[in-house]
Amino acid sequence: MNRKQIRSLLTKPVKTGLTVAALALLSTSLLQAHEGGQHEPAMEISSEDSHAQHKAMMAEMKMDHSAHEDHAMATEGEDPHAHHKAMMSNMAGKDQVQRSSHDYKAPHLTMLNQNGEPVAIDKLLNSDKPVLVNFIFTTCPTICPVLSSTFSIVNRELAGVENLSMISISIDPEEDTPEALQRYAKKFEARDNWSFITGSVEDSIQLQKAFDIYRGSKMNHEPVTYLRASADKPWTRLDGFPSSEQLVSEYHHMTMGH
Ligand SMILES: [Cu+2]
Repeated sequence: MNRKQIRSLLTKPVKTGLTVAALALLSTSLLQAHEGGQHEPAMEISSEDSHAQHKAMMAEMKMDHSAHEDHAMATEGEDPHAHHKAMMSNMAGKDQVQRSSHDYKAPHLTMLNQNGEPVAIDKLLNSDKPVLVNFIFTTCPTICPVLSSTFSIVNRELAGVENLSMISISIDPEEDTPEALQRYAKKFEARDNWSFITGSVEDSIQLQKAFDIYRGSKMNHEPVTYLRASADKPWTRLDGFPSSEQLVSEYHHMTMGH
């Protein structure tokens, strides 16, 4: 499978019958493999390696994946997507997304976007227009590629709406320089209305705490998406892996009557 085929898979989720999240994970791992596998997991785990836990997770996922593959081949005959459908039911689905409402207050911090420009994060978040927010880091092999692929599809599907602002905030600002974020933005074909934010470690932590997503380490991070129609509304928090369809419909729902 070449890069073009992978990309066309990613853009036609409905035809394949896979969910976006499962497909995104597949596509991202295929893309990474295709790009030379620089994120290959090391099987050897040292306690000094800050990425050890993630690598272990990744290795475990690979093992699960091959187990599914065997199972699919044995029981589902010719359906090459059977194992991904099984994976999908574990990883995605509206019923597993938890929705809640919160009154988060963004702190006043000057951070940086992917172009290296200073950004007043409270101004960006307290927009009078709809915003869609997540917290990611670019070297994450598991959760973040799924969230970012979903955002990428939403970013494309809502390209016609002018007022939406999408914001991905790095929880690993030491690694995620503006340059790293710019490469990441390109990889996910981000349009101009999708900002990637980094800054000092302290500021990133303060921001994560303000949105109740700080878990002490990037290794413990959880998949969360935030959205609201405007600064005078509470935040909607989605815990889990919402599909791009769900996010698009959340967007339309929250902007009704505006
Ligand atoms: Cu992640």
